Amino acid sequence: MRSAKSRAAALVVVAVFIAAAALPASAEEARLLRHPHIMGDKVAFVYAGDIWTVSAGGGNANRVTSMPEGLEVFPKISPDGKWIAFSGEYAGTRQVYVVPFDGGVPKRLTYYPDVGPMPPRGGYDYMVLDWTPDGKYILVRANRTPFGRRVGKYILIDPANPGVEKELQIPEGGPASLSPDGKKLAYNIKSREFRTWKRYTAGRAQDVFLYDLEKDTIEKITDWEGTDNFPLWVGDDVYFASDRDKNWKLNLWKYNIGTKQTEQVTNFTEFDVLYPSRGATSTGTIPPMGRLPRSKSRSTVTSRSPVPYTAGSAGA
Ligand SMILES: [Ca+2]
Repeated sequence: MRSAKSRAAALVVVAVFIAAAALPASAEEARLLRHPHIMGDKVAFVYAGDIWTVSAGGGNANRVTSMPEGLEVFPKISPDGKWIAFSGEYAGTRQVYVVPFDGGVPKRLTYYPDVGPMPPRGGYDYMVLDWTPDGKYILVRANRTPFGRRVGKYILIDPANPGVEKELQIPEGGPASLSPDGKKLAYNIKSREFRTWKRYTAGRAQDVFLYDLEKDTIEKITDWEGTDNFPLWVGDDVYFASDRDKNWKLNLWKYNIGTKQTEQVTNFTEFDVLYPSRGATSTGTIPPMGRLPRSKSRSTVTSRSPVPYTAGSAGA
């Protein structure tokens, strides 16, 4: 089995391929990759406003979306690896779509109007966060609160029934991730991930909370004065990005549900970890200059095993 280091090297090779296709020949590699998601051996990411896919082991990258309208963002691969849910702007409004991983015609899943264009610090409406562990629903943050265009609530979308939504009871939130049994949510109450403020410790510094969707209880699991965001629930651990190390750089940390202990996972010293994502067996991060390393595999995570779809249950 290849080491994490060699996998990262392979993905840099992928970046070189993209550079050849999209950038001047003098460019060494494509950077500025955004919103990576890994599911098993499949990776989806955003480059130049489109969604691309590639094998986690490297190889050619394929552009999945080619519509001229707007930006496609937040690709999330279904647990069975067959579909990519994402946020697109095809109909004069941002909505959630699903497209086959290998390419095809996107299928629209939401119809409630978005909030319209926002400045970069306002982020995006319809932020696709995750699929439920059983692969039946897509977790999305939609900006539908009565008290702010940049504040969102969580909805579950059924890809087999476009327009049908289930709203979670949590009043507002930012990045979030469901527990393996789907009964709890690790989330940020505050959303500040589109702001570029570094070493920030004032009122919009984020913390990670666990919300029990059955008992309506909440537990705070971080107490660092700075940023703790992008929680990712993997097995008995909740990974998150935090700038709590001595360099004040956002790195991946993980909190163990059982021991309540927190430990550092990545040690980047130059650039922040932004938009980390959870896969079936690993946690992918987007990191230094848009390369795509991934942290160590977790073969013990069985509750995230792929759930087979029947034909036509999503997309197509
Ligand atoms: Ca904090």
